[in-house]
Amino acid sequence: MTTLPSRDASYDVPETKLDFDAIVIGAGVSGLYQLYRLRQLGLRVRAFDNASGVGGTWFWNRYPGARFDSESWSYSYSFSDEILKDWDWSENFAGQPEIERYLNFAADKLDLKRDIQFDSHVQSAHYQEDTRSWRVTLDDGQSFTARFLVTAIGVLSAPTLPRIEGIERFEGEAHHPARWPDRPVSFEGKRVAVIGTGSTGVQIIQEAAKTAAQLTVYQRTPNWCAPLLNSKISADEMESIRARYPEIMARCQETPGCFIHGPDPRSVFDVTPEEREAFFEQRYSEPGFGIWHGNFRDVLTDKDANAFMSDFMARKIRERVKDPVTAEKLIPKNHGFGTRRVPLETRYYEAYNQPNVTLIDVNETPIECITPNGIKSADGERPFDVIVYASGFDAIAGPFDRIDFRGIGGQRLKDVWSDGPQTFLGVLVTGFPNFMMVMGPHGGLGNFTRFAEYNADWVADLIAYARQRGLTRIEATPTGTMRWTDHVMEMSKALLSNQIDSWMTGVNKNVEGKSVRKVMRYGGGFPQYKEQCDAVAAAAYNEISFS
Ligand code: NA7
Repeated sequence: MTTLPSRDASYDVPETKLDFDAIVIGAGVSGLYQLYRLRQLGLRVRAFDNASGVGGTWFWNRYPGARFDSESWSYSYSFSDEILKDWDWSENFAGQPEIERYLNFAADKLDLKRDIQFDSHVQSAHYQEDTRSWRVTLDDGQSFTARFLVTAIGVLSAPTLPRIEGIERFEGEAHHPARWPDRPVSFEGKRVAVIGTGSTGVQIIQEAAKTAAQLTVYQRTPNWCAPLLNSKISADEMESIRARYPEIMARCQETPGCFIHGPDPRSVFDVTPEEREAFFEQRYSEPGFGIWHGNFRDVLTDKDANAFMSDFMARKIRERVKDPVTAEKLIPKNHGFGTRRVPLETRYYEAYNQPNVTLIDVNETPIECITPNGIKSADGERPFDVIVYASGFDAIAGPFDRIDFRGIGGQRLKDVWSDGPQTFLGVLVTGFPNFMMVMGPHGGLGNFTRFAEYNADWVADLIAYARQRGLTRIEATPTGTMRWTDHVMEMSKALLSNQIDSWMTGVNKNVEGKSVRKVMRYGGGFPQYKEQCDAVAAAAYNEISFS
C-alpha cells in the first residue's frame, strides 16, 4: 500500500488562481457524464467540444442509416432515475436523430450546457509542474488552466479518408460519414459510390440501395454481417423495459462487453452437430449482438471452434445473395467470424440482388484515382454524383495523437505511446500527472455508456479522494503502469481478434505508421476490468503517487 507523503506547501497553488478545477475534453456520452460527476463534487468544470452541440459520435455521425447496434435501453445512462423515468425509446435500436435528441435531453435535464464551450477545438494541453495544472489551448488561441484534465474524446472520433489520388478533384458531393452535413443529403435517383464496408458502410449501403439510381460499392475486405432485427417499442413495452432497468443494467455488468448478451458457457465441441446448427440458427434469428457476444464460449478464442461459426455465416450469405460470384466476394476469407467488429444489417445482403447495386472488389479491380466526375478503376472510369468515404477512423489512440498532449518536461504523449499505449487501468499515464482518460486505450471497450459510466465514476472518486486530503498531484507509478500494461498483454492473448488487422488492433492503412497491429484494448472483459479498478481504489489507490 502506498503511504502518502506529507503536504509540500511550496507546491500549493490556490485553486482559484486557475481558471477551472477541471477541464473535460469532449461532450459526448462520456464527457457529459464526467462533467456531471465532477460538478457534483463541487468542482468548477469546463468542457470543450469541437462540435456545435452535445453528442460526440452521435452528433457527427448523422449519415442516412446511422443507428445503434446496441439495444437502445441498454445504452441509456443508468445513473439518473429521472432520465430513465422520463425518456421513452421508440425503437429497440434507435436511429441517430433519436440518439442525438436523447443526449440533448440528458444534458438539459442535468443543466450541463452552461459549462460546455462548443465549437472549441483543443489543440494542445501542456502540464505545468510549477502550478501542478494543465494549460489547455484552443485553435483560436484561447487558453485555460485547470488542476485536472479529463479526456472524453471517444475511440472513433478521428475520421480518415482513403489514400487515393485525386480526392480533392471530385466535383460532385463527397462526404465522410462522420462529417456528414447537417442537412438532408438525398441519394434519390443519383449515382452513388460507397468506399468501405465496415459497420458504417453497411448501414449506408443498405439505405442508399433503396433510392439510388445506381449504387456502386467498393469493397476491400468483406465483413461478417449479422441481422439487426430492429423493431418499434410500444408504450406498454417501454413501461415493461422501464420496470426492468435495474435488472438490465445489472445484467450488463456481468458480461464481458457490458451488453445484455454474454457468452454461452458451452464449447462448440460440447454439443452435437445438430444442436450446434440449431444454436447458430437461434442466434441468427435474434436481434442484436447475441450472435457475436452470446455465442459458444470458444467461438472468439479458438480457431477450430470459430471455423464452425464462420462456415454457418458463409452459408447464410450464399443463401441470401443470388449471384454466386457476388456471394463469394461478400464472404470474408482472411478472418473468422467476430474477429473484427460485426456489422449488424437489415437486408444488406439482399441489396446486392437489386439491379441498381454493383459490388466491386478493389483487390481484383483496384481504384486508380478519383477524377472530377467519379472514380477511375483498372477497368475504366465510373461517373458519380455522390461519393461516400466510409473509410473509418484512426481509432482508440488516434484521437490522442491529434492533440498535442505534453506531460512532465514537455514529453509528448504521442512519443510515449509510439510503440503502443502504456497506461494504468486505461485511465492514467505515468509522466502525465492530473491527466485522466475516460475510455482511454487499454481500458475496456464494448457497450460504450456502460463502460464510460464506470470509468467516469472511478475518475470522480479518485479526484474526490485527492481533494479531501488536500493533494494536488496524482500520477500513476511506473510499476503500476508496467503491471497494467503486462496484464493487458496477457489478457489479449486469448482473443482471435488480436491476430487480425482492424481498427480494434489500431490498424489503419490510411494513416502513416498505423499498419502494424497493436494491443489497444483490455481483453479481460468488464467484470474483470471492474474488479481490477475497484481493487486499486479499495487499496487507497496503491500504484498511484499523490502529493
Ligand atoms: P471500419 O470498420 O474501419 O471500416 C472502414 C472500411 O473502409 C473498411 O471496409 C476498409 O477496408 C475500408 N477502406 C479504408 N480505406 C480504403 C481504401 N483505401 N480503399 C478501399 N477501402 C478502404 O470503419 P467504420 O466507420 O465502418 O466503423 C467503425 C466503427 O464505428 C464500427 O466498428 C462501429 O463500432 C462504429 P479494410 O477493412 O481496411 O480492408
